[in-house]
Amino acid sequence: MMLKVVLACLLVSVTCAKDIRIELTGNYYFSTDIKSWYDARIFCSNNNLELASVQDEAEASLIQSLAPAQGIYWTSGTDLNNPNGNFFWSSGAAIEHSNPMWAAGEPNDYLTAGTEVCVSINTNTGKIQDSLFWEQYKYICESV
Ligand SMILES: [Ca+2]
Ligand SMILES: [Ca+2]
Repeated sequence: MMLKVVLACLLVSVTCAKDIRIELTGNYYFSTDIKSWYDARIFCSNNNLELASVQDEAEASLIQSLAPAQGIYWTSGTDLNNPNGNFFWSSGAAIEHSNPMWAAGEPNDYLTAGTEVCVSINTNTGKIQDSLFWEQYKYICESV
């Protein structure tokens, strides 16, 4: 499906204003700039990608190994539109609180202010955390 869309865009590129060309590393695009979670999500979408969903520790390790620079990157994880603390990847998979990918003590905001609604990954550790959505971080887009 994705391939068909890409091929269609190659053939009729004038009709595909959203098909901004960016270079993938494996299935991922690692940004060098920083954006809020919302703006990062829009950027990925405009490139026919999604913010990355990190399905397990193996994928977290893969992301760590592929990242051209280590640091904090936005992922697709969020509890927006869900009860506070019920985090999901855009793939639809739940991120249970028992998930070993959470950094120690994370997620740590859902019981109080509830403003850390988006999930970032620290590629130094491979661990995830809930973060303030307006923070400006690098971000990872994934082809889906
Ligand atoms: Ca993924
Ligand atoms: Ca947090």
